[in-house]
Amino acid sequence: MTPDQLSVLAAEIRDFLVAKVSRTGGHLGPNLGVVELTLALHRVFESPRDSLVFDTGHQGYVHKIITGRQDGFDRLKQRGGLTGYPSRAESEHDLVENSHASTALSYADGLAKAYAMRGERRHVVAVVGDGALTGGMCWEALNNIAAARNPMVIVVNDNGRSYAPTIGGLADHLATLRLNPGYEKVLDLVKEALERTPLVGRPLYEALHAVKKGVKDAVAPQALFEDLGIKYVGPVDGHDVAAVESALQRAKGFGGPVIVHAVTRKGNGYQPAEDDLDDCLHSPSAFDVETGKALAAPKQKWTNVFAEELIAIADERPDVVAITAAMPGPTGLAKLAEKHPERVFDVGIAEQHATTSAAGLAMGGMHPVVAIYATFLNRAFDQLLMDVALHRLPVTFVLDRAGITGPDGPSHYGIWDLSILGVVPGLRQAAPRDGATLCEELREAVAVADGPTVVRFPTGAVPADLPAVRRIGGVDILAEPPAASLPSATPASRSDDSALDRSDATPVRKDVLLVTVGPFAHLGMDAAARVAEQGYGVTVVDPRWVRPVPIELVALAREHRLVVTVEDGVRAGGVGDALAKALRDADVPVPLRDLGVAVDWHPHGSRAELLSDLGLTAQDVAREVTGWITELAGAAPVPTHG
Ligand SMILES: Cc1ncc(C[n+]2csc(CCOP(=O)(O)OP(=O)(O)O)c2C)c(N)n1
Repeated sequence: MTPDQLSVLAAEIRDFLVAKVSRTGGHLGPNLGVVELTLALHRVFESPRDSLVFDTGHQGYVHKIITGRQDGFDRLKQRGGLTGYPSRAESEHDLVENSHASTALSYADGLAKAYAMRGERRHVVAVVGDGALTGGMCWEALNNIAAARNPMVIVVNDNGRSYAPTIGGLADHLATLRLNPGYEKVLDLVKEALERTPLVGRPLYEALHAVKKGVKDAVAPQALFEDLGIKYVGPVDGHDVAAVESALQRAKGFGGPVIVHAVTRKGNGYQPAEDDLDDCLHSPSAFDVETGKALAAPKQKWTNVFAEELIAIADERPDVVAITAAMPGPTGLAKLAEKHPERVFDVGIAEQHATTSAAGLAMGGMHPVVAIYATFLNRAFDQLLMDVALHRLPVTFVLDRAGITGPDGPSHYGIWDLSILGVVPGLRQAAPRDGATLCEELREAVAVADGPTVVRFPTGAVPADLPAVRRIGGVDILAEPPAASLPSATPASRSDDSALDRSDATPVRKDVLLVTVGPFAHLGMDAAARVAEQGYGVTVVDPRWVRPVPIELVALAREHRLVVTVEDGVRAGGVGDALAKALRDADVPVPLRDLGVAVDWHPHGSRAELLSDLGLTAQDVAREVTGWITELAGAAPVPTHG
């Protein structure tokens, strides 16, 4: 294509992206910023023979469009439709689909080593944002890439932003480079001048190197990439296809690792995105194309309830501080930062550092609240275990987007925290069921002074408050079988009465103890009503604090014939497993069945579709529970109580 044709194509792609994403929602700002860059990459390199690795992968829409997936955008992020991140199943042009940031350079390091060892002449290209570059893995990778010296092109897509403006020394450094385009030119002049002198050879090289360092320090202070031994090309205008192409060509022919520093604008070419101060329409839901404003009326979200309560707590407690890993907006901490800017730390996409820095803050006398998506906490498991828990430090982790999230697919499900955190000694885990209990449990969490606490809640709109009938210890009883629920005509198979509570004047049938985790309380109430219609007595409880297992739960289990747990996390090692173990340890012979997310990779779709696929609807739970209790009721002996 000619340069003119290319700019027409770029404009068409932008219109297409805005039109499609306005209907489905998705990553808009990042993709509008990489249109020319992606075109240039595909013109210079030959995918899939050459390996293109997009860090995080949220900026891969343009790559999808020009690798034959344009038609899929009508069903972007919908069940059975196009995924929102690269997908190996979707295309041979997609290599990395993890969508957790800062990994591309490590993949690229490995790929380059493999191709070198196998004698394959294939180029490796990693595209990494300035935001992703704040993640420690990138620096571990650069250290190794510099040492291995394999050919590789690292394109730094520098738009100065993560969601919010990128923070830290690295961001400042990139800004310096951006503002000093003279560096390479000055360097070339010096080099030429020296080469024209008669003394050629080692001494000249040494001199050149010394001069180069001097010039570099003067023109682009802290040009750290070259200090690492990696060639730096740039900065280039990332919206000029020809300029990017020429830089990529130079890098491609270099024969070692090269960084191409492309300066782009997030949201480029769509005014509402360019003007959006929060995050350049990083990942909007469906919106009006004219204005860029969301179509759906705003609902009260879990994140907002948390954010508001945290502000109230921070107003009362000067020791409470908060940490985000580059997500002040999405985690709600931006609101606290408006009021108490000195008490919110955006540490970059650095969950591990966030966690150990929180440990330090706690050691120093503060109570840090680390607000993070459940899926990204996986990154910081060792830091939580060793740096925080081993030291019994009071750090509160607030896990947003816990459980099945939906459209972002498997990498974004927050379904592991309940399991992996279960092995952390001294950790207390809360799962609020509604706005009121979120506020209450957050307050309880920050009141804990001798160890870490976790408060986890899902994505989306917060459901109506579901008040408890009563509270036993810390456990909320949400529903109990009324005496009237005892069927007048008891089925023959249920003629035994050993599960009747004889302490009351009116007998109450305690068949099923339904233990719900977090907002599954609502589902549990619905399911319990359906099971009760079959004549069984169901008690619904919300443990509130799911770890350590409350002793009251064990006592309650003893009074029932069957215990069923329902949780929005993987079944292996989850709350169901923990309660089963507690019952075994206490010699409570009541059978327990656990419902939760199967240990598998679950595709993208809406949360409701996914929960339905997983058998986690009220109807499914009621059917399962009825089947189990019916089976049990027919089988003798029934457990003894006491
Ligand atoms: C480990 C991890 N933490 C947080 C995120 C959430 N996240 C997705 S994109 C993004 C910002 C990325 O910024 P940058 O790499 O500069 O790309 P840009 O969106 O600016 O193009 C963040 C924080 C993530 N994907 N992975």
